[in-house]
Amino acid sequence: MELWLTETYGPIRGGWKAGGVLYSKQSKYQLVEIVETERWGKTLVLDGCMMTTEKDEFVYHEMLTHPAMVSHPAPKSICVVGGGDGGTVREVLRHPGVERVVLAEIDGDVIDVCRKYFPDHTSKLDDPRVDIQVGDGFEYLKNHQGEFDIILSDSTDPIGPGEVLFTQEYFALTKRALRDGGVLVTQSHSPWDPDSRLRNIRDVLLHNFSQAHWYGAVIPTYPYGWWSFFFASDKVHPLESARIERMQEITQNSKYFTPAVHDAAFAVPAFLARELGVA
Ligand code: SPD
Repeated sequence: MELWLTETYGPIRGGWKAGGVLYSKQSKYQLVEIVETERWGKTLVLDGCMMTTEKDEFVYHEMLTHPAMVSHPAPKSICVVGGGDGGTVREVLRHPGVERVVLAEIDGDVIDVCRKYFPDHTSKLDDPRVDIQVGDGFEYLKNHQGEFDIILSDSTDPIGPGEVLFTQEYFALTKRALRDGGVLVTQSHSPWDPDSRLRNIRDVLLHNFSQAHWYGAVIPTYPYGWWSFFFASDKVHPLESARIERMQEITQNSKYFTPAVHDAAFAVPAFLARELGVA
């Protein structure tokens, strides 16, 4: 009998041929599963939603991380909110000037299970610059003001438990936790989502930051295959501030990110520009 991993996301459903469920446990927060798939290798599934896979994870993690890291003038202190699989921390530490990375992940079980099943994702979690804080990222930021050059919000989607990480209150906290001229990047959702919150996310970001730039990337294992992010800052502009030498340096070891990909990612298709109110 064939086994399929499926994810239902509003009015669509994706399916991936699977080899078996390697791990399944209800943590304090969510159902944590590791499923072996034929095309994408091992996948981390939280409450039925695919979070990361062995084979396409590089797109999401590189694109969440590098646009901000190559645009900020000197990123030294970084906070990753969520991201317990470790992929974002791994990408942050490709930048040699980084002195400190806080990983604020609410679910310690996610970190433990990923250490076992995703050794490449988690390869930098024991780096001495990494400070793992198992707890609510929202609460963590409340108690840490003016500490970070960049905050990367590597959350679940803006439905259910992850919803709080897309609110006005959360974005105000990120602003306070950043140093002057800092950058916040948050994952958002697919522009094809019929219940799009992209306009709302942009508006809320603009209550806190003078700029909020949408950008996109193609991620085959996320719903609709086309995913998106926002880059928010008062002083750093992703196209005007990006350093070509730093982009070229990262490109030596990247699988997706290049200087041309960086520029192209910020191009907003016409229908979306109208939806976001930037046309
Ligand atoms: N629809 C899935 C979006 C998941 C975004 N976060 C993934 C965490 C990977 N580090």
